[in-house]
Amino acid sequence: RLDDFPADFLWGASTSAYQVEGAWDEDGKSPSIVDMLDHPEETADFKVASDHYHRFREDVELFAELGLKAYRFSVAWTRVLPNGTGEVNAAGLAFYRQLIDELQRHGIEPVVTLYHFDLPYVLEQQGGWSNRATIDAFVEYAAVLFDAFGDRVKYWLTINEQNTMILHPGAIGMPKGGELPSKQVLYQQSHHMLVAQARVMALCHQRCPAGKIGPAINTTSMYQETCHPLDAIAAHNWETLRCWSFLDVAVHGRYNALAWRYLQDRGLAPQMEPGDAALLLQGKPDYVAINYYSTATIAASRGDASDISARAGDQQIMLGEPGVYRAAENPFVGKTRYGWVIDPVGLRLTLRKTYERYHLPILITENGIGAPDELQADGTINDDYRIEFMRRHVEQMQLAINDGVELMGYCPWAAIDVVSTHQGYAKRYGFIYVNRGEQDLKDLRRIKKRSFDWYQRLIATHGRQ
Ligand code: BGP
Repeated sequence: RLDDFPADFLWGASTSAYQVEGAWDEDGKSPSIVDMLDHPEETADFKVASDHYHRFREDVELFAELGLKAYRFSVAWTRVLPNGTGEVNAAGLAFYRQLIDELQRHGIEPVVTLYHFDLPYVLEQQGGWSNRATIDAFVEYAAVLFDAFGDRVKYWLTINEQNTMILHPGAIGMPKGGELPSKQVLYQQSHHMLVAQARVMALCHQRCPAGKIGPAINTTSMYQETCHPLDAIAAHNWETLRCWSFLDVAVHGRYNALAWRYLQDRGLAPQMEPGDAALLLQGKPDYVAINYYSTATIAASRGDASDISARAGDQQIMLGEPGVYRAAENPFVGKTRYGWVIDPVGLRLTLRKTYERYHLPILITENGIGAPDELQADGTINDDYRIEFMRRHVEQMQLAINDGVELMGYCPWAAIDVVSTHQGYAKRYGFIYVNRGEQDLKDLRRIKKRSFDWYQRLIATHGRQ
């Protein structure tokens, strides 16, 4: 018999501010970098999104009906500090206060991400994360939130998927003009984010003694294509560079030796100011959050351009690096229509590896499957494939708990349909359908999908399937 899910397990669901809220320029909010991205005309942008800003009470009612114990959302920095720093926008803070009130009234634990891809555009114009001043700005912004909500919010997350922003910046979107920063610039930005994160974790412990805070990295496992020892090295290289190098700094306060060597050998090592090493050691997480979608299979590099391949159906992500690794196919796993590998067992493996490495409780802050859900003539949305996807992942979570992993909760993506990073509403993730098209907003009505009923039962029976 398998161990039960812990009594206080956080059965939850996730969103992010810019993908769900809309109201992109209302009540004093300034634009963020995602508002300024180059957006394909035929795809929904973030201006109205799911209109959660105006409908959050109705949404929270539905989350309560779903039975959520936790709701993971992000705060839009640009609502709270429209200038990036300085004057606090009372209306922006009021929105999150009301959202938290509403959640807590329904017994739902808020899990707050400080920063989910949406840097204030004013800060970007001053160099964004390349500018060291953004470290201070982030700390200032976090302090505003800790002071405002620190007595009520227990779970905080620092930066969502720093590794995606650094390794695959195009996955967030393309800036107008189509120029992405060079690797050297990106690793310098990454260093600033790491310092900012450490300072914010330390600040959280100072200002919110009951608070818990952690990083949220897109974490996965790499399989080696064959038992050739060089395939094993390649898989290890990429897993380290893609996942552990970011989490190691967050947890241990120093760079991973292999990753640092990689950066140095390529002239990509960031400039550290005197005092940075001490700053990195300053803040420690209380838990590790992981976003898990899929695994990858890796082979030894051929050392030439043939190493590089675009991920099927996902032009914005290039995989492979000469001398480091090349991506290979895995015949033992399925794929979504967007080419994302479906691998529930990979979740168990990733949880084990993460736990063994850090010995910290783990919160799954994203996991899910995107698809073009359609509203049927009879008013239902049949997303049985989503139920199947999640059922298999939940099964593996329970096996991981049985393996000894300290798993705090599961917050799949997404609580409700949100704008996908690239495919608008053609690629949906929610338990709750939002009745809108790409340009045609229709009535934005909320409709429960079949997965809603399934997740509701799962939570009610505490994970018994
Ligand atoms: C994660 C992001 C989310 C979300 C999700 C699904 O990487 O943290 O913000 O967008 O991926 O991605 P997509 O919308 O591209 O399908």
